Amino acid sequence: MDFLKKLDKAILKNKSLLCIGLDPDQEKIKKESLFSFNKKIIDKTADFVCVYKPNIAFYEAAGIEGLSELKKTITYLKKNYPHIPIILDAKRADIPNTARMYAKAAFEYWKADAVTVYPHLGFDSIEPFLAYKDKLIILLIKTSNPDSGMFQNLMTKNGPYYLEMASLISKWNYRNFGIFVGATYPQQLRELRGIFPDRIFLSAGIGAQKAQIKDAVRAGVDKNGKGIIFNASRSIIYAQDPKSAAQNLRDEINKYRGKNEYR
Ligand code: OMP
Repeated sequence: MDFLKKLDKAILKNKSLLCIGLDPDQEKIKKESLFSFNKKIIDKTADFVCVYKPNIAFYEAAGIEGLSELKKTITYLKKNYPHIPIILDAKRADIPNTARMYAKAAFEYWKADAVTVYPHLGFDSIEPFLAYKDKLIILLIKTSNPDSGMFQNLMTKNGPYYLEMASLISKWNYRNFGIFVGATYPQQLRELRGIFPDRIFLSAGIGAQKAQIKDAVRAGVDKNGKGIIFNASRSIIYAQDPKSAAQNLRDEINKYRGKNEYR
């Protein structure tokens, strides 16, 4: 099914804008397999999320075995929770011929519903992803990390680089791209929502990176109190009680969504 339709249904069903990042760190989970750890998290939290987002780095770090754990995780989600879309957080960026292979891997091998990519190489590097019309291509415009401004905020003659990039991207005539903005930068989130009033946003930084939920939600939602997915990984997957942590975070986000028909 089309990502946007699937996401809308999942948001409605679970009354949730919460995405849980399946980022299991082998050192933290000791001898347990990545899949077995993920399965427990998924089974405890599936009623409170609208998306799951495995970050491929946590699987690649464990080599071929790690990748096989990612495959098992995706297969498990597709079989048991087919209504919940999966974002593969792969943060790709390369020349068109190589981007084609990254897109093929994300959608045809991993069978993700959406993927994260950096738009810095320009339109031709994103086009091979956009060709998968029922998938969402999430373009990282402003990242959540403390040094995110080091290059992204460099001034061009029209303003900071991330903003200039956003305004050029806003002219792309494709319905299947979304925008990433870090929740740690609510002002930029609001600014970019102004440029992309109707796009799906992905945001990360609440939880372990200490973004203020209230500020981020108010800045990021669209006019219907949705249109954005808030990811949390460590604060949920390593919580003593992941189920309550997910439910509480979902409810906390909902408190600030404003006018919407979904609560
Ligand atoms: P926690 O900080 O543990 O909640 O994890 C955040 C997740 O979101 C990780 O998988 C990050 O790689 C990802 N993320 C960011 O934290 N900052 C960004 O700017 C972009 C992402 C992302 O693309 O999801």
